[in-house]
Amino acid sequence: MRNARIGGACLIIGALCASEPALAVDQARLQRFFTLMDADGDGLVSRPEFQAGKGAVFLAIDVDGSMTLSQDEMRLTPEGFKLLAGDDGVVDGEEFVAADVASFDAIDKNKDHQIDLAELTAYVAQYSD
Ligand SMILES: [Ca+2]
Ligand SMILES: [Ca+2]
Ligand SMILES: [Ca+2]
Repeated sequence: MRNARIGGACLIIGALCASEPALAVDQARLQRFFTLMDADGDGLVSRPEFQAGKGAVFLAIDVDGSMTLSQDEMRLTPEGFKLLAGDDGVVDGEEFVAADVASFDAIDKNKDHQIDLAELTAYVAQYSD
């Protein structure tokens, strides 16, 4: 009898868990960055939009206005963050713009010279904890 009741509770918890997003990526946050970069609002980020948008994304990530990004702000894995940040343990604007993590070609999986939200999400998911 006891087991049956526990089983019922697990089912309810399971249903709650299933309503959580499958990806660890914060979709709302990504959508916000994507919108920041998509200057003409066509739902795709072109190479010039991407280059111009990096600064805006940097500022958007830098929640505390320190002009550097911490691991907490970037929500990267420790390994992914260390690659970006280098020895000083923070990512400055120059590092962010130069970084592979913000490379247009790496994100543009289907090589149509446009980044869509799905491509950005898939790319960020590799680095998110
Ligand atoms: Ca666009
Ligand atoms: Ca650094
Ligand atoms: Ca593409």
